[in-house]
Amino acid sequence: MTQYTVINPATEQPVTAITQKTAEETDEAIARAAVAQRAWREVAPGDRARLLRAFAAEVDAHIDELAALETTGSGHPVGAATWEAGQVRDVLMYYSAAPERLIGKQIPVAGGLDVTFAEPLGVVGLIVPWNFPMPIFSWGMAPAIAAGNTVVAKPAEMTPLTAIRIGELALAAGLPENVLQVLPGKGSVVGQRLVDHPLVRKIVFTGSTEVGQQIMAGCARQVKRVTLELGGKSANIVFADADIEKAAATAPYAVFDNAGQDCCARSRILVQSSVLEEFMELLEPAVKGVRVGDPGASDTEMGPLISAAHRDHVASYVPDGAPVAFRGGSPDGPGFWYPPTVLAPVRADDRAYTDEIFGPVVTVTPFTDEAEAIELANDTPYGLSGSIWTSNVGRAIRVARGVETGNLSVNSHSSVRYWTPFGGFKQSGLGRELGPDALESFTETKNVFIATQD
Ligand code: TAP
Repeated sequence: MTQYTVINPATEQPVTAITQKTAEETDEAIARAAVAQRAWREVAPGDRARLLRAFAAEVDAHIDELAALETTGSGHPVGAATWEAGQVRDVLMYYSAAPERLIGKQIPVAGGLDVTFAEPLGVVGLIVPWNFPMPIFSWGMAPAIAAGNTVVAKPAEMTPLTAIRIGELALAAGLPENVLQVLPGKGSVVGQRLVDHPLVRKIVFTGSTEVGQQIMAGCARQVKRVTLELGGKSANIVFADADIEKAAATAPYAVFDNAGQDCCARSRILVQSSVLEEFMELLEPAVKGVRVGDPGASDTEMGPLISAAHRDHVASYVPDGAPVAFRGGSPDGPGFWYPPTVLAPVRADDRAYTDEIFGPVVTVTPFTDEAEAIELANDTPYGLSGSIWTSNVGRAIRVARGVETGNLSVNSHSSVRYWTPFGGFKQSGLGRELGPDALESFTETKNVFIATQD
């Protein structure tokens, strides 16, 4: 029996020890999920909807508890963690409307009737990263269950606590046993088994591009369905005609949210040369004003990094002699702290410019015109997110169409809305999550012809 000790990233103190599931236990859970799915798909759509609403209500009644768990187990500021728990409730509510709307088509044919059905896939394996343990868990889990599948979920090894608790809340809400199972454990054991097991019909994976490539190759062996939500290196493009004050004031929150451990982090700020100086003057107080500290305090905006190893990785992008323009503060003493850091100027071949750092480090690069801005934004294997700041509507639309990325915001740094589609271009992923069409990727279309002629 292997145990994993969850560490509080803000104090470096152990929180609790979690027993890791083995490959054999994963097989058993998958077998139970397959049996449960046969009954779950037969539950009347209205009853599936009611159970999902009850699940949402159960989460709602435990928002503070879930937020406190995420603060202790993952170091998320409590304000952010409360919002994240609320998102689980909202995603469940949104998809609770779906079971009654799994509508097929009636297609005109000669000599009969042709109808389509949206059939559930079976068992869905959900593999979740450590950076947003609650929202990302809900994005795959809620639509999968709503569509009549059962789910076996593997949280990240470092951050299993909230997913385990949400699994308990599902049972308390009345969801039948084994419709949702949460299996803490290693990616190489539990995650790999989900990929390899023939009864798992789809993998929803969120994580690094490197592991995503392995997952895709593994799924290919069984032609298993897969959704991949992978890395990013998104641009925050600021044109000279923008509201520069607002662009600079919000830029830190576009990249330092969750201490930069955010796939949508706008970690490359591109600024039109004519306003670069003004932008940097405004950015400095905004960066220094980010409140970094005790995640348990309600006014904290940025907490620690997830682990000592990850902090070393982030720090490697800021070696001695790096072009640090300015930095924010961070606490001394225990905790995996790293200060918000702005690098400028940075060469386009510097690894701080090309790699997904996944920490509070941002680069600033000037551009001269619209064409160069688009070229720089696209000069990356990733394409997940991004922002465009301009007062020219035509430019906003031209640049939005030109940037090869899945989720853009204009004059805003917001990224994910659960009621709109979310996912990446290029090596940032495959498929889309969320939004009104999400159930299409958790069902197969079945076409049935019924002859009406004697
Ligand atoms: P990964 O190291 O890729 O891990 C993600 C998950 O995969 C973890 O649960 C991990 O388990 C598991 N895993 C590892 N190896 C596996 C294998 N061989 N087979 C099956 N599962 C395996 O990513 P991470 O470091 O947790 O997360 C950071 C990355 O996720 C960043 O690149 C970030 O951009 C990306 N991300 C993307 C998005 C979207 S929506 N595009 C959102 C959040 C994060 P262990 O915990 O045991 O390693």
